[in-house]
Amino acid sequence: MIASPETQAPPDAAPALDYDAIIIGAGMSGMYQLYRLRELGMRVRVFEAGTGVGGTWYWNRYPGARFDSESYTYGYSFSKELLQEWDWSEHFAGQPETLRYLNLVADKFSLRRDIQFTLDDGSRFSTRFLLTAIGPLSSPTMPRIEGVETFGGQSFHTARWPHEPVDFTGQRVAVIGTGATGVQTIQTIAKDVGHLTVFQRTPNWCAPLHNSKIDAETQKKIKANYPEMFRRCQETFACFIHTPDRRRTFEVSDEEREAFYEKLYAEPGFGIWQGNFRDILIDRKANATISDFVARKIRQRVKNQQVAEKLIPRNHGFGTRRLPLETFYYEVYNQDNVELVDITETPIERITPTGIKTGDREYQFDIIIYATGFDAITGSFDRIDFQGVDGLRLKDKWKDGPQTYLGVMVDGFPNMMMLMGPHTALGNIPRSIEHNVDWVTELIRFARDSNLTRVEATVTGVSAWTDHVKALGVGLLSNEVNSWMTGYNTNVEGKQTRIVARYSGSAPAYRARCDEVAAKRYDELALA
Ligand code: NA7
Repeated sequence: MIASPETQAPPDAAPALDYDAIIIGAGMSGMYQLYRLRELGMRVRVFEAGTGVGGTWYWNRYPGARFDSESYTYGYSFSKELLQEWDWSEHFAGQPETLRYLNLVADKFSLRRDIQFTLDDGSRFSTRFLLTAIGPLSSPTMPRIEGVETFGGQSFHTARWPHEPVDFTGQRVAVIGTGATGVQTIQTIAKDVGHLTVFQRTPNWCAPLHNSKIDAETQKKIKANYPEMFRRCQETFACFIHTPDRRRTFEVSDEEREAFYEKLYAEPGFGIWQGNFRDILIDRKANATISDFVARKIRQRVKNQQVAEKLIPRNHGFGTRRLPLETFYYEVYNQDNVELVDITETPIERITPTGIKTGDREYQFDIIIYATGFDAITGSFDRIDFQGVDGLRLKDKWKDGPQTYLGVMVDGFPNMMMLMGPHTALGNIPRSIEHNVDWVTELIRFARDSNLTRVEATVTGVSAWTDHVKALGVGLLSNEVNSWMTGYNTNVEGKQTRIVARYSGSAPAYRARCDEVAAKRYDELALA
Protein backbone atom coordinates (compact mmCIF):
# COMPACT_ATOMS: atom_id res chain seq x y z
CA MET A 1 0.00 0.00 0.00
CA ILE A 2 1.51 3.36 -0.89
CA ALA A 3 0.57 6.90 -0.08
CA SER A 4 1.35 8.98 -3.11
CA PRO A 5 2.38 12.57 -2.52
CA GLU A 6 4.06 12.69 -5.93
CA THR A 7 7.46 13.69 -4.71
CA GLN A 8 8.97 13.54 -8.17
CA ALA A 9 6.20 14.18 -10.66
CA PRO A 10 3.92 17.24 -10.78
CA PRO A 11 0.25 16.52 -9.97
CA ASP A 12 -0.95 16.52 -13.58
CA ALA A 13 1.56 13.81 -14.46
CA ALA A 14 0.48 11.59 -11.56
CA PRO A 15 -0.75 8.13 -12.39
CA ALA A 16 -4.42 7.61 -11.57
CA LEU A 17 -4.69 6.71 -7.93
CA ASP A 18 -6.88 3.85 -6.78
CA TYR A 19 -8.29 5.89 -3.91
CA ASP A 20 -8.37 9.38 -2.45
CA ALA A 21 -7.93 7.92 1.00
CA ILE A 22 -7.09 4.57 2.49
CA ILE A 23 -7.83 3.92 6.13
CA ILE A 24 -6.15 1.08 7.97
CA GLY A 25 -8.47 -0.38 10.59
CA ALA A 26 -12.25 -0.58 11.03
CA GLY A 27 -12.43 0.11 14.74
CA MET A 28 -14.10 3.17 16.18
CA SER A 29 -11.68 5.64 14.54
CA GLY A 30 -11.62 3.98 11.14
CA MET A 31 -15.39 3.69 10.96
CA TYR A 32 -15.96 7.33 11.84
CA GLN A 33 -13.19 8.52 9.52
CA LEU A 34 -14.78 6.61 6.67
CA TYR A 35 -18.13 8.25 7.41
CA ARG A 36 -16.58 11.74 7.41
CA LEU A 37 -14.49 11.32 4.26
CA ARG A 38 -17.46 9.94 2.39
CA GLU A 39 -19.28 13.15 3.26
CA LEU A 40 -16.53 14.94 1.34
CA GLY A 41 -17.38 12.77 -1.63
CA MET A 42 -14.02 11.03 -1.56
CA ARG A 43 -13.20 7.57 -2.82
CA VAL A 44 -12.26 5.80 0.40
CA ARG A 45 -11.29 2.24 1.21
CA VAL A 46 -10.82 0.73 4.66
CA PHE A 47 -8.62 -2.32 5.14
CA GLU A 48 -9.27 -4.37 8.25
CA ALA A 49 -7.47 -7.48 9.49
CA GLY A 50 -10.50 -8.85 11.34
CA THR A 51 -13.60 -10.42 9.80
CA GLY A 52 -15.86 -7.71 11.21
CA VAL A 53 -15.93 -4.10 12.36
CA GLY A 54 -15.30 -2.92 15.93
CA GLY A 55 -11.53 -3.05 16.51
CA THR A 56 -10.95 -3.36 20.24
CA TRP A 57 -14.50 -4.62 20.72
CA TYR A 58 -14.13 -7.12 17.90
CA TRP A 59 -10.89 -8.65 19.22
CA ASN A 60 -11.29 -8.47 22.99
CA ARG A 61 -14.05 -11.03 23.49
CA TYR A 62 -12.66 -12.42 26.72
CA PRO A 63 -15.12 -13.20 29.53
CA GLY A 64 -16.11 -10.07 31.42
CA ALA A 65 -14.78 -7.52 28.90
CA ARG A 66 -16.67 -4.29 29.49
CA PHE A 67 -16.49 -0.49 29.65
CA ASP A 68 -14.98 1.37 32.54
CA SER A 69 -16.38 4.60 31.02
CA GLU A 70 -20.11 5.24 31.43
CA SER A 71 -21.74 3.67 28.34
CA TYR A 72 -23.54 6.86 27.24
CA THR A 73 -20.30 8.86 27.39
CA TYR A 74 -18.59 6.28 25.19
CA GLY A 75 -20.89 6.07 22.15
CA TYR A 76 -20.48 8.23 19.05
CA SER A 77 -21.99 11.69 19.40
CA PHE A 78 -22.11 12.68 15.71
CA SER A 79 -25.61 11.42 14.91
CA LYS A 80 -28.63 12.58 16.93
CA GLU A 81 -30.70 9.87 15.32
CA LEU A 82 -28.24 7.18 16.41
CA LEU A 83 -28.19 8.56 19.97
CA GLN A 84 -31.97 8.38 20.20
CA GLU A 85 -32.22 4.99 18.52
CA TRP A 86 -29.74 3.10 20.67
CA ASP A 87 -30.46 2.02 24.27
CA TRP A 88 -27.49 1.13 26.46
CA SER A 89 -28.72 -1.56 28.84
CA GLU A 90 -26.16 -0.99 31.60
CA HIS A 91 -24.22 1.97 32.96
CA PHE A 92 -21.03 0.11 31.96
CA ALA A 93 -21.86 -2.08 28.97
CA GLY A 94 -20.27 -5.44 28.26
CA GLN A 95 -18.31 -6.24 25.09
CA PRO A 96 -21.10 -8.16 23.28
CA GLU A 97 -23.40 -5.14 23.58
CA THR A 98 -20.71 -2.71 22.39
CA LEU A 99 -19.93 -4.90 19.41
CA ARG A 100 -23.67 -5.02 18.56
CA TYR A 101 -23.72 -1.23 18.79
CA LEU A 102 -20.76 -0.86 16.42
CA ASN A 103 -22.33 -3.30 13.98
CA LEU A 104 -25.50 -1.24 14.07
CA VAL A 105 -23.45 1.87 13.27
CA ALA A 106 -21.82 0.05 10.35
CA ASP A 107 -25.24 -1.02 9.03
CA LYS A 108 -27.02 2.27 9.62
CA PHE A 109 -24.41 4.26 7.70
CA SER A 110 -23.74 1.49 5.15
CA LEU A 111 -20.06 1.50 6.06
CA ARG A 112 -19.35 -2.09 5.11
CA ARG A 113 -19.44 -1.48 1.37
CA ASP A 114 -16.15 0.43 1.64
CA ILE A 115 -14.44 -1.92 4.08
CA GLN A 116 -12.34 -4.82 2.92
CA PHE A 117 -11.78 -7.47 5.56
CA THR A 118 -8.74 -9.75 5.93
CA LEU A 119 -6.47 -8.47 3.17
CA ASP A 120 -3.60 -10.93 2.82
CA ASP A 121 -3.36 -11.68 -0.89
CA GLY A 122 -0.45 -9.37 -1.73
CA SER A 123 -2.59 -6.75 -3.51
CA ARG A 124 -1.25 -3.20 -3.85
CA PHE A 125 -3.26 0.00 -3.87
CA SER A 126 -2.33 3.63 -4.33
CA THR A 127 -3.94 6.53 -2.52
CA ARG A 128 -3.56 10.26 -1.99
CA PHE A 129 -4.00 10.09 1.78
CA LEU A 130 -3.19 7.27 4.17
CA LEU A 131 -4.94 7.27 7.53
CA THR A 132 -3.89 4.94 10.30
CA ALA A 133 -6.71 3.86 12.58
CA ILE A 134 -4.79 1.01 14.13
CA GLY A 135 -5.46 1.65 17.81
CA PRO A 136 -3.21 2.29 20.82
CA LEU A 137 -3.93 -1.15 22.34
CA SER A 138 -4.17 -3.55 19.43
CA SER A 139 -0.91 -5.52 19.27
CA PRO A 140 -1.21 -8.24 21.90
CA THR A 141 1.97 -9.57 23.46
CA MET A 142 2.58 -13.09 24.69
CA PRO A 143 4.94 -13.59 27.61
CA ARG A 144 8.45 -14.63 26.75
CA ILE A 145 8.27 -17.88 28.72
CA GLU A 146 9.86 -21.08 27.50
CA GLY A 147 7.47 -23.80 26.36
CA VAL A 148 4.40 -21.68 25.57
CA GLU A 149 3.91 -23.60 22.31
CA THR A 150 4.19 -27.01 24.02
CA PHE A 151 1.03 -26.73 26.13
CA GLY A 152 -1.43 -29.50 25.23
CA GLY A 153 -4.62 -27.96 26.63
CA GLN A 154 -6.51 -24.89 25.42
CA SER A 155 -4.75 -21.55 25.67
CA PHE A 156 -5.80 -18.04 24.70
CA HIS A 157 -4.52 -14.50 24.73
CA THR A 158 -7.41 -12.34 25.92
CA ALA A 159 -7.16 -10.09 22.86
CA ARG A 160 -7.38 -13.06 20.50
CA TRP A 161 -10.29 -14.76 22.19
CA PRO A 162 -12.22 -17.31 20.05
CA HIS A 163 -15.63 -16.43 18.67
CA GLU A 164 -17.09 -19.69 20.06
CA PRO A 165 -17.91 -19.89 23.77
CA VAL A 166 -15.29 -21.48 26.04
CA ASP A 167 -16.67 -23.87 28.66
CA PHE A 168 -14.95 -23.45 32.01
CA THR A 169 -17.13 -25.87 33.93
CA GLY A 170 -14.99 -28.07 36.14
CA GLN A 171 -11.81 -26.94 34.36
CA ARG A 172 -8.43 -26.24 35.97
CA VAL A 173 -7.65 -22.77 34.71
CA ALA A 174 -4.58 -20.51 34.93
CA VAL A 175 -4.59 -16.76 34.32
CA ILE A 176 -1.29 -14.95 33.81
CA GLY A 177 -1.57 -11.17 34.17
CA THR A 178 -3.52 -8.90 36.50
CA GLY A 179 -4.04 -5.67 34.54
CA ALA A 180 -7.52 -4.32 33.73
CA THR A 181 -8.08 -7.31 31.42
CA GLY A 182 -6.86 -9.95 33.87
CA VAL A 183 -9.05 -8.48 36.62
CA GLN A 184 -12.20 -8.57 34.46
CA THR A 185 -11.43 -12.11 33.30
CA ILE A 186 -10.64 -13.46 36.76
CA GLN A 187 -13.73 -12.05 38.47
CA THR A 188 -15.94 -13.41 35.69
CA ILE A 189 -14.64 -16.95 35.22
CA ALA A 190 -14.13 -17.59 38.95
CA LYS A 191 -17.88 -18.36 39.13
CA ASP A 192 -17.61 -21.21 36.63
CA VAL A 193 -14.20 -22.84 36.88
CA GLY A 194 -13.33 -26.00 38.73
CA HIS A 195 -10.12 -24.41 40.02
CA LEU A 196 -8.45 -21.12 39.24
CA THR A 197 -4.79 -20.20 39.72
CA VAL A 198 -3.81 -16.57 39.20
CA PHE A 199 -0.15 -15.88 38.39
CA GLN A 200 0.52 -12.32 39.47
CA ARG A 201 3.75 -10.44 38.82
CA THR A 202 2.63 -6.95 39.84
CA PRO A 203 -0.61 -6.26 41.70
CA ASN A 204 -2.58 -3.24 40.49
CA TRP A 205 -4.68 -0.85 42.52
CA CYS A 206 -8.31 -1.60 41.66
CA ALA A 207 -11.54 0.12 42.69
CA PRO A 208 -15.19 -0.95 42.47
CA LEU A 209 -17.06 -0.35 39.20
CA HIS A 210 -20.56 -0.40 40.78
CA ASN A 211 -22.27 -1.28 37.53
CA SER A 212 -26.08 -1.44 37.26
CA LYS A 213 -28.87 -1.74 34.71
CA ILE A 214 -30.32 1.41 33.18
CA ASP A 215 -34.06 1.61 33.90
CA ALA A 216 -36.60 3.19 31.54
CA GLU A 217 -36.80 6.45 33.47
CA THR A 218 -33.00 6.89 33.50
CA GLN A 219 -32.86 5.96 29.81
CA LYS A 220 -35.21 8.84 29.02
CA LYS A 221 -33.12 11.26 31.05
CA ILE A 222 -29.91 10.12 29.36
CA LYS A 223 -31.40 10.67 25.92
CA ALA A 224 -32.78 14.09 26.82
CA ASN A 225 -29.47 15.10 28.32
CA TYR A 226 -27.01 14.03 25.59
CA PRO A 227 -25.96 17.52 24.42
CA GLU A 228 -25.27 18.67 27.97
CA MET A 229 -23.43 15.45 28.86
CA PHE A 230 -21.18 15.64 25.79
CA ARG A 231 -20.51 19.30 26.49
CA ARG A 232 -19.37 18.35 29.97
CA CYS A 233 -17.08 15.62 28.62
CA GLN A 234 -15.50 18.22 26.33
CA GLU A 235 -14.66 20.35 29.34
CA THR A 236 -13.07 17.75 31.59
CA PHE A 237 -9.38 16.89 31.67
CA ALA A 238 -9.62 13.51 29.95
CA CYS A 239 -13.16 13.62 28.44
CA PHE A 240 -14.69 11.47 31.18
CA ILE A 241 -17.73 12.85 33.00
CA HIS A 242 -15.52 12.94 36.11
CA THR A 243 -13.32 15.91 36.72
CA PRO A 244 -10.77 16.51 39.50
CA ASP A 245 -11.93 18.04 42.76
CA ARG A 246 -10.59 21.60 43.02
CA ARG A 247 -9.13 20.96 46.47
CA ARG A 248 -5.68 19.68 47.31
CA THR A 249 -5.40 16.57 49.50
CA PHE A 250 -4.06 18.31 52.60
CA GLU A 251 -6.39 21.29 52.42
CA VAL A 252 -9.00 19.24 54.25
CA SER A 253 -8.96 17.54 57.65
CA ASP A 254 -8.13 13.84 57.98
CA GLU A 255 -11.80 13.11 58.72
CA GLU A 256 -13.03 15.03 55.69
CA ARG A 257 -10.49 13.29 53.48
CA GLU A 258 -11.49 9.86 54.73
CA ALA A 259 -15.18 10.67 54.16
CA PHE A 260 -14.40 11.92 50.63
CA TYR A 261 -12.50 8.72 49.80
CA GLU A 262 -15.36 6.61 51.20
CA LYS A 263 -17.80 8.50 49.00
CA LEU A 264 -15.64 8.03 45.88
CA TYR A 265 -15.11 4.33 46.65
CA ALA A 266 -18.90 3.86 46.86
CA GLU A 267 -19.61 5.63 43.55
CA PRO A 268 -19.64 4.09 40.05
CA GLY A 269 -16.85 4.49 37.55
CA PHE A 270 -13.60 6.39 37.41
CA GLY A 271 -14.53 9.11 39.94
CA ILE A 272 -11.98 7.84 42.47
CA TRP A 273 -9.27 8.21 39.81
CA GLN A 274 -10.39 11.14 37.65
CA GLY A 275 -12.51 13.00 40.21
CA ASN A 276 -10.18 12.82 43.18
CA PHE A 277 -8.18 15.67 44.79
CA ARG A 278 -6.32 17.51 42.07
CA ASP A 279 -2.84 16.69 43.40
CA ILE A 280 -3.06 12.92 43.97
CA LEU A 281 -1.26 12.09 40.74
CA ILE A 282 1.53 14.63 41.16
CA ASP A 283 2.25 14.82 44.91
CA ARG A 284 3.75 11.68 46.42
CA LYS A 285 2.46 12.37 49.94
CA ALA A 286 -1.03 13.12 48.65
CA ASN A 287 -0.91 9.95 46.61
CA ALA A 288 0.13 7.94 49.68
CA THR A 289 -3.14 8.87 51.45
CA ILE A 290 -5.36 7.39 48.76
CA SER A 291 -3.04 4.40 48.32
CA ASP A 292 -3.28 3.77 52.06
CA PHE A 293 -7.08 4.06 51.95
CA VAL A 294 -7.42 1.52 49.13
CA ALA A 295 -4.90 -0.83 50.82
CA ARG A 296 -7.15 -0.84 53.90
CA LYS A 297 -10.13 -1.71 51.69
CA ILE A 298 -8.22 -4.65 50.22
CA ARG A 299 -7.34 -5.90 53.73
CA GLN A 300 -11.02 -5.67 54.71
CA ARG A 301 -12.28 -7.47 51.63
CA VAL A 302 -9.75 -10.31 51.48
CA LYS A 303 -10.05 -12.73 54.42
CA ASN A 304 -6.60 -14.29 54.29
CA GLN A 305 -4.27 -11.45 55.27
CA GLN A 306 -1.23 -13.03 53.61
CA VAL A 307 -3.13 -13.04 50.34
CA ALA A 308 -4.36 -9.47 50.96
CA GLU A 309 -0.78 -8.26 51.40
CA LYS A 310 0.17 -9.86 48.09
CA LEU A 311 -2.66 -8.00 46.36
CA ILE A 312 -1.47 -4.60 47.60
CA PRO A 313 0.88 -2.83 45.16
CA ARG A 314 4.25 -1.77 46.62
CA ASN A 315 6.08 -0.35 43.62
CA HIS A 316 3.63 2.30 42.44
CA GLY A 317 1.00 4.57 43.92
CA PHE A 318 -2.75 4.48 43.38
CA GLY A 319 -3.79 5.66 39.91
CA THR A 320 -0.27 5.95 38.51
CA ARG A 321 -1.09 3.04 36.22
CA ARG A 322 -4.40 2.67 34.44
CA LEU A 323 -6.91 1.87 37.19
CA PRO A 324 -8.72 -1.45 36.71
CA LEU A 325 -12.33 -1.21 37.85
CA GLU A 326 -13.67 -4.38 39.44
CA THR A 327 -16.80 -6.20 40.55
CA PHE A 328 -16.08 -8.43 43.55
CA TYR A 329 -12.54 -9.04 42.27
CA TYR A 330 -10.98 -9.13 45.72
CA GLU A 331 -13.70 -11.49 47.03
CA VAL A 332 -12.66 -14.06 44.42
CA TYR A 333 -9.60 -14.72 46.59
CA ASN A 334 -11.92 -15.81 49.42
CA GLN A 335 -13.10 -18.77 47.32
CA ASP A 336 -11.66 -22.17 48.26
CA ASN A 337 -11.02 -23.03 44.61
CA VAL A 338 -8.94 -19.93 43.86
CA GLU A 339 -5.21 -19.58 44.46
CA LEU A 340 -2.94 -16.56 44.03
CA VAL A 341 0.67 -17.22 43.04
CA ASP A 342 3.09 -14.34 43.44
CA ILE A 343 5.59 -15.03 40.69
CA THR A 344 8.08 -12.56 42.06
CA GLU A 345 8.53 -15.12 44.89
CA THR A 346 8.27 -18.23 42.75
CA PRO A 347 8.96 -17.30 39.12
CA ILE A 348 7.44 -19.22 36.23
CA GLU A 349 10.20 -21.40 34.80
CA ARG A 350 8.33 -22.81 31.87
CA ILE A 351 5.01 -23.79 30.36
CA THR A 352 4.85 -27.58 30.13
CA PRO A 353 2.61 -29.82 27.98
CA THR A 354 0.30 -30.19 31.01
CA GLY A 355 0.60 -26.90 32.84
CA ILE A 356 3.03 -24.44 34.40
CA LYS A 357 6.25 -25.05 36.31
CA THR A 358 7.36 -22.47 38.84
CA GLY A 359 10.48 -22.44 41.02
CA ASP A 360 8.83 -24.65 43.63
CA ARG A 361 5.92 -26.50 42.03
CA GLU A 362 4.43 -28.02 38.93
CA TYR A 363 0.79 -27.09 38.23
CA GLN A 364 -1.61 -29.05 35.97
CA PHE A 365 -4.07 -27.06 33.85
CA ASP A 366 -6.75 -27.64 31.23
CA ILE A 367 -6.80 -23.99 30.13
CA ILE A 368 -4.16 -21.22 30.26
CA ILE A 369 -5.27 -17.62 29.73
CA TYR A 370 -2.66 -15.01 28.84
CA ALA A 371 -3.92 -11.60 30.00
CA THR A 372 -0.46 -10.24 29.31
CA GLY A 373 -1.35 -7.01 27.56
CA PHE A 374 -0.16 -5.16 24.51
CA ASP A 375 2.79 -3.59 22.78
CA ALA A 376 0.94 -0.35 23.39
CA ILE A 377 0.73 2.95 21.51
CA THR A 378 3.65 2.45 19.10
CA GLY A 379 3.42 -1.35 18.82
CA SER A 380 0.79 -1.40 16.08
CA PHE A 381 2.95 1.05 14.09
CA ASP A 382 6.05 -1.13 14.53
CA ARG A 383 4.22 -4.13 13.09
CA ILE A 384 3.55 -2.37 9.76
CA ASP A 385 6.46 -1.41 7.52
CA PHE A 386 5.59 2.27 7.03
CA GLN A 387 8.01 3.86 4.58
CA GLY A 388 8.15 7.58 3.90
CA VAL A 389 10.17 9.77 1.57
CA ASP A 390 13.37 8.11 0.29
CA GLY A 391 12.54 4.83 2.01
CA LEU A 392 12.64 6.34 5.50
CA ARG A 393 11.21 3.75 7.88
CA LEU A 394 8.90 4.91 10.67
CA LYS A 395 10.22 2.22 12.95
CA ASP A 396 13.76 3.58 12.54
CA LYS A 397 12.67 7.16 12.99
CA TRP A 398 10.91 6.22 16.24
CA LYS A 399 13.57 3.89 17.63
CA ASP A 400 14.13 6.14 20.66
CA GLY A 401 10.44 6.93 21.05
CA PRO A 402 7.74 8.49 18.89
CA GLN A 403 8.18 11.93 17.31
CA THR A 404 5.01 13.53 16.03
CA TYR A 405 3.28 16.76 15.16
CA LEU A 406 0.10 16.98 17.29
CA GLY A 407 0.20 13.19 17.46
CA VAL A 408 -1.22 13.22 13.93
CA MET A 409 1.66 13.65 11.48
CA VAL A 410 5.35 12.87 11.10
CA ASP A 411 7.91 14.71 8.95
CA GLY A 412 9.09 12.55 6.07
CA PHE A 413 5.66 10.88 5.86
CA PRO A 414 3.60 13.29 3.75
CA ASN A 415 -0.14 12.70 3.47
CA MET A 416 -0.11 10.15 6.28
CA MET A 417 -2.29 11.00 9.27
CA MET A 418 -2.56 9.02 12.47
CA LEU A 419 -5.80 8.65 14.41
CA MET A 420 -5.18 8.01 18.11
CA GLY A 421 -1.48 7.88 17.39
CA PRO A 422 1.25 8.49 19.98
CA HIS A 423 1.26 11.96 21.60
CA THR A 424 -2.50 12.49 21.28
CA ALA A 425 -4.89 12.92 24.19
CA LEU A 426 -6.42 9.47 24.84
CA GLY A 427 -8.71 9.50 27.93
CA ASN A 428 -12.33 8.57 27.25
CA ILE A 429 -11.28 7.47 23.83
CA PRO A 430 -14.33 7.96 21.56
CA ARG A 431 -14.47 11.62 22.56
CA SER A 432 -10.82 11.98 21.52
CA ILE A 433 -11.43 9.95 18.36
CA GLU A 434 -14.22 12.24 17.22
CA HIS A 435 -12.04 15.30 17.68
CA ASN A 436 -9.06 13.68 15.98
CA VAL A 437 -11.11 12.52 12.99
CA ASP A 438 -12.90 15.85 12.60
CA TRP A 439 -9.58 17.69 12.64
CA VAL A 440 -8.02 15.39 10.06
CA THR A 441 -11.14 15.64 7.88
CA GLU A 442 -10.95 19.43 7.89
CA LEU A 443 -7.27 19.27 6.94
CA ILE A 444 -8.07 16.98 4.02
CA ARG A 445 -10.95 19.22 2.96
CA PHE A 446 -8.61 22.20 3.09
CA ALA A 447 -6.02 20.37 0.97
CA ARG A 448 -8.62 19.42 -1.60
CA ASP A 449 -10.19 22.88 -1.78
CA SER A 450 -6.75 24.51 -2.08
CA ASN A 451 -5.59 22.09 -4.78
CA LEU A 452 -2.82 20.78 -2.56
CA THR A 453 -1.53 17.28 -3.21
CA ARG A 454 0.98 17.20 -0.40
CA VAL A 455 0.65 18.06 3.27
CA GLU A 456 3.48 17.28 5.62
CA ALA A 457 4.65 18.10 9.12
CA THR A 458 7.91 20.02 9.29
CA VAL A 459 11.02 18.99 11.20
CA THR A 460 10.61 22.03 13.44
CA GLY A 461 6.93 21.34 14.02
CA VAL A 462 7.63 17.74 15.02
CA SER A 463 10.48 18.55 17.35
CA ALA A 464 8.50 21.37 19.01
CA TRP A 465 5.45 19.15 19.63
CA THR A 466 7.57 16.23 20.83
CA ASP A 467 9.42 18.51 23.27
CA HIS A 468 6.12 19.97 24.45
CA VAL A 469 4.66 16.51 25.11
CA LYS A 470 7.79 15.50 27.01
CA ALA A 471 7.70 18.69 29.10
CA LEU A 472 4.05 18.07 30.01
CA GLY A 473 4.99 14.65 31.33
CA VAL A 474 7.54 15.98 33.80
CA GLY A 475 6.39 15.66 37.42
CA LEU A 476 3.58 13.23 36.70
CA LEU A 477 3.90 10.20 38.96
CA SER A 478 2.52 7.97 36.19
CA ASN A 479 5.48 8.76 33.97
CA GLU A 480 7.82 7.32 36.60
CA VAL A 481 6.13 3.92 36.57
CA ASN A 482 6.59 1.00 34.17
CA SER A 483 3.31 0.36 32.38
CA TRP A 484 1.81 0.28 28.90
CA MET A 485 1.17 4.00 29.32
CA THR A 486 4.92 4.60 29.40
CA GLY A 487 5.58 2.23 26.51
CA TYR A 488 7.14 -0.37 28.81
CA ASN A 489 6.74 -4.05 27.96
CA THR A 490 8.93 -6.89 29.22
CA ASN A 491 7.83 -9.11 26.34
CA VAL A 492 9.05 -6.95 23.47
CA GLU A 493 12.70 -6.60 22.54
CA GLY A 494 13.95 -3.08 23.23
CA LYS A 495 10.87 -1.88 25.17
CA GLN A 496 12.34 -1.95 28.66
CA THR A 497 12.91 1.79 28.72
CA ARG A 498 10.10 4.13 29.67
CA ILE A 499 9.14 6.70 27.06
CA VAL A 500 6.71 9.60 26.98
CA ALA A 501 4.18 7.97 24.70
CA ARG A 502 1.02 9.91 25.53
CA TYR A 503 0.03 13.56 25.57
CA SER A 504 -0.61 14.15 29.26
CA GLY A 505 -1.99 17.69 29.16
CA SER A 506 -5.73 18.30 29.24
CA ALA A 507 -7.98 17.37 26.34
CA PRO A 508 -9.30 20.97 26.09
CA ALA A 509 -5.71 22.26 25.84
CA TYR A 510 -4.95 19.71 23.14
CA ARG A 511 -8.04 20.68 21.17
CA ALA A 512 -7.27 24.38 21.53
CA ARG A 513 -3.80 23.84 20.05
CA CYS A 514 -5.21 21.85 17.12
CA ASP A 515 -7.90 24.47 16.49
CA GLU A 516 -5.28 27.22 16.45
CA VAL A 517 -3.34 25.38 13.74
CA ALA A 518 -6.47 25.01 11.62
CA ALA A 519 -7.46 28.66 12.16
CA LYS A 520 -4.08 29.75 10.81
CA ARG A 521 -4.76 27.72 7.66
CA TYR A 522 -2.22 25.08 8.62
CA ASP A 523 0.70 27.42 8.07
CA GLU A 524 2.88 25.26 10.35
CA LEU A 525 2.72 22.45 7.78
CA ALA A 526 4.69 22.12 4.56
CA LEU A 527 2.02 22.41 1.87
CA ALA A 528 2.48 21.87 -1.86
P1 NA7 B 1 -1.74 -4.59 31.05
O1 NA7 B 1 -2.40 -3.57 31.86
O2 NA7 B 1 -0.48 -4.23 30.35
O3 NA7 B 1 -1.51 -5.87 31.98
C1 NA7 B 1 -0.73 -6.96 31.57
C2 NA7 B 1 -0.54 -7.89 32.76
O4 NA7 B 1 0.20 -9.03 32.36
C3 NA7 B 1 0.25 -7.24 33.88
O5 NA7 B 1 -0.27 -7.70 35.09
C4 NA7 B 1 1.65 -7.75 33.63
O6 NA7 B 1 2.49 -7.74 34.76
C5 NA7 B 1 1.35 -9.17 33.20
N1 NA7 B 1 2.43 -9.76 32.41
C6 NA7 B 1 2.91 -9.33 31.23
N2 NA7 B 1 3.92 -10.13 30.83
C7 NA7 B 1 4.09 -11.05 31.79
C8 NA7 B 1 5.01 -12.12 31.94
N3 NA7 B 1 5.92 -12.38 31.02
N4 NA7 B 1 4.92 -12.86 33.06
C9 NA7 B 1 3.98 -12.59 33.99
N5 NA7 B 1 3.09 -11.60 33.91
C10 NA7 B 1 3.16 -10.82 32.81
O7 NA7 B 1 -2.71 -5.14 29.90
P2 NA7 B 1 -4.30 -5.30 29.95
O8 NA7 B 1 -4.68 -6.07 28.77
O9 NA7 B 1 -4.73 -5.77 31.28
O10 NA7 B 1 -4.83 -3.83 29.84
C11 NA7 B 1 -4.37 -2.95 28.83
C12 NA7 B 1 -5.36 -1.85 28.63
O11 NA7 B 1 -6.36 -2.26 27.71
C13 NA7 B 1 -6.14 -1.47 29.84
O12 NA7 B 1 -5.45 -0.65 30.68
C14 NA7 B 1 -7.35 -0.83 29.24
O13 NA7 B 1 -7.10 0.53 28.95
C15 NA7 B 1 -7.57 -1.59 27.99
P3 NA7 B 1 3.42 -6.45 35.06
O14 NA7 B 1 2.48 -5.41 35.56
O15 NA7 B 1 4.05 -6.05 33.75
O16 NA7 B 1 4.39 -6.92 36.06
